[in-house]
Amino acid sequence: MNKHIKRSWAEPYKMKMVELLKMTTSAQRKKALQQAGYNTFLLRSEDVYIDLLTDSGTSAMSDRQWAGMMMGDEAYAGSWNFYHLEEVVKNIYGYKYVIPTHQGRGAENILSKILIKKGDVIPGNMYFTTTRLHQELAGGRFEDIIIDEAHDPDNEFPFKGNADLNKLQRLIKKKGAKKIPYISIATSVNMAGGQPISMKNLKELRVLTQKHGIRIIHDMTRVAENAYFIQQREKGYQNKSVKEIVKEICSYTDGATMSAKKDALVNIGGFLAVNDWDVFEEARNMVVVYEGLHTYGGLAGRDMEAMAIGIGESISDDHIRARVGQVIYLGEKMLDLGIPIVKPIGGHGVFVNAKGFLPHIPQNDFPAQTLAAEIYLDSGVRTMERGIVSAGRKSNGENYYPKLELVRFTIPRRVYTQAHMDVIAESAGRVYEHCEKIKGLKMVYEPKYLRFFQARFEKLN
Ligand code: P70
Repeated sequence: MNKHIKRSWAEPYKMKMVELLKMTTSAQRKKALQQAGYNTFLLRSEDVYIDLLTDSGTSAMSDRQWAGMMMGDEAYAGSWNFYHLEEVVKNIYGYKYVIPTHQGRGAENILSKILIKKGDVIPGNMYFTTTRLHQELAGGRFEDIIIDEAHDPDNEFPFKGNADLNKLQRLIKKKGAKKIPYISIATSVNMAGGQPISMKNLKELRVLTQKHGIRIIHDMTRVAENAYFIQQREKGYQNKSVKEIVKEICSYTDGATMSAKKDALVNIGGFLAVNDWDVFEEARNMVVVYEGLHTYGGLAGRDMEAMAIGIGESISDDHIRARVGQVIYLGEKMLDLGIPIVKPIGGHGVFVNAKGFLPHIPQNDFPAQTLAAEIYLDSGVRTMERGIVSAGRKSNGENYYPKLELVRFTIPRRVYTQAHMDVIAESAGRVYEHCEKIKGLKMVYEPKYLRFFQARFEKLN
């Protein structure tokens, strides 16, 4: 009989320190939300009960990482923690040269400035806000080449992060390979709902780009989560470790930008990694202008040490199974309650389809922004808008109208329990019960760059 009892995953760690949370009343939340202009980025974190704004810099470090923090070599130049980080990046990811940066966008800035010329086009498997902005600021234009399935929240294709080779081929034909300095490939596509790219697609991309002499730059922010999905879903990878799969993914690319605040389990840090000596040389020179000397890149020695240790922990099969397992647990709870979410469930969070949740609110009245505000009001759970506000405006001033209008319930790594997941799903379920009574928002303040961070809204009557 025992053979019918399933074997659940559980966390491969236990707690030895906890952070106490403040519980709030509905009246307190209403006031906090108004003060924040209905923008969850503008809430004070002490007014938040469960913080699902982001998985970025919010993970819990291990005792080993904290021990590493105590061994920070805070020399201005040549800290041994830098050499440790360099060795880990070379060994685990396989890239030849490494430049630390304060976080992901620091690496994006340097890379975009070096590789992009005015008038260039950068194809990518869906935009990411900071990545696209740095491409534009460097004089380039982003072009989406992700497969159409990625824009459909209900399509259950297992690799919705794949690039569409036909779209890429057409673009190369139209613009010429000389106008394409690199293609920007993210593993675990954030804006598509944490959807993976397959190894097969990456290999095909490698063949095509090599033919045209175009580089592939890898946004490897969530590479370990992508590797886990390859292990679970792609033929031929079931018996490979996440570590092996991560290395293989990197081998098909020429360089990478990394926000180590996600997969790599640190509160701050990132890097640029490249295989090309000439690009490295320029980047090593440029980093001193924007970040700091090339052996610290805006980080303390202790931060680089925590990152070096975190990278090692991030590619453990036991870790990643529990990490993604928790996200899937939450997603399945929401599906049981009938809540429209992006399928398949992603690696770093559950993405609720606000167009399906609030079908009576037009996109111009910000359904995802509205839903994020309502969830906070109900339970103190903070989520993030990933729809028309995040998409921003084109250079001619027109709004982008993204097909996906989502609210991201992002799960920090090693932070919350399964009971927290229950509370979150129940809150979404409660708001769903009275969804038809919810009204949209109007934007009353709009910053020029990355407006979602600081925009303010008022309730429509
Ligand atoms: C998030 C964070 C950061 C990120 C990313 C990918 C795939 C690069 C970066 C930049 C933080 C964030 C950033 C902009 C808007 C909202 C939130 N994503 N590539 O929460 O890295 O933040 O270290 O500069 O996901 O998804 P960094």
